[in-house]
Amino acid sequence: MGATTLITVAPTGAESSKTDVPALPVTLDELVQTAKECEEAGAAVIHVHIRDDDARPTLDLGRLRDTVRALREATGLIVQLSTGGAVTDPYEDRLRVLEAGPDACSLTCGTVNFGDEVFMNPWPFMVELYRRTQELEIVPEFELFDLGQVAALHRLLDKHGAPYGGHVHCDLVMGVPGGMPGDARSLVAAVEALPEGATWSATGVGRTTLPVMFAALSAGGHLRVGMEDTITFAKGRPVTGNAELVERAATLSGLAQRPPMTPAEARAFLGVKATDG
Ligand code: KMH
Ligand code: ZN
Repeated sequence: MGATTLITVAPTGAESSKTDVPALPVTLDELVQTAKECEEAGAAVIHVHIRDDDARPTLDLGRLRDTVRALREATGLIVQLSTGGAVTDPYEDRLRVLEAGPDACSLTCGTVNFGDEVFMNPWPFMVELYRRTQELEIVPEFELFDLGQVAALHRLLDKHGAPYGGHVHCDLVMGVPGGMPGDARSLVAAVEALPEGATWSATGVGRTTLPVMFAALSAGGHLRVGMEDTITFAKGRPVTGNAELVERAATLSGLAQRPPMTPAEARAFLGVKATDG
């Protein structure tokens, strides 16, 4: 295959409310609809947070299982469940997410200030989560919010070996107030510190979306986009749906001569298990 770009969509997140952002997909039907549109637009991975009947973030296991099943039935996307959840979610619930049987999951490599809150990922929790991904044959994506978390990733791999699938793929989450800034020089510093052979995506939160996307493409990286990370398409213009963010990423990837990777290519690239269906 020629050079291609892995596009991950993170359609919902845990931070925006449906009242403030009516286009946010919060029901299973809305999520599946968005997933289909984003696959059509060029996404290969979906990073999933779900909501309850009141549109509040939840890690309910039954709902997570239904979500994994529905996404697999309706799309070929790689289903990556969030183990970060919301900042208020207990560790046990975050560990239990893996029992929903996703292809992949997020694994954040350290605690970080997160706006006015704290996103807690102490070392023992990271280790427990990592070991469970190895046992359950789920591919982790290492979420890196700052440079110290890159060092923690090295420590995790040194002490506990390679991830399931054998390939290390990271996502630089930039521009979170409390984490690394969303700019080109921070991106280059983080990329240079990654483990040998690791691949990476980047996402810029809020107004850092575009600078991070351009920097990632110019540095040979992959992209994550979606309403988890930005709800504004351009100054003063709210995002109307996740698909337009994926379309923009796909267009820019094409211009960079690295068109979107298909889900099948992404499965091989990330070392994700083949599904039955
Ligand atoms: N919602 C944030 C507290 C993840 O999905 O793993 C954490 C987050 C990272 O979104
Ligand atoms: Zn997330």
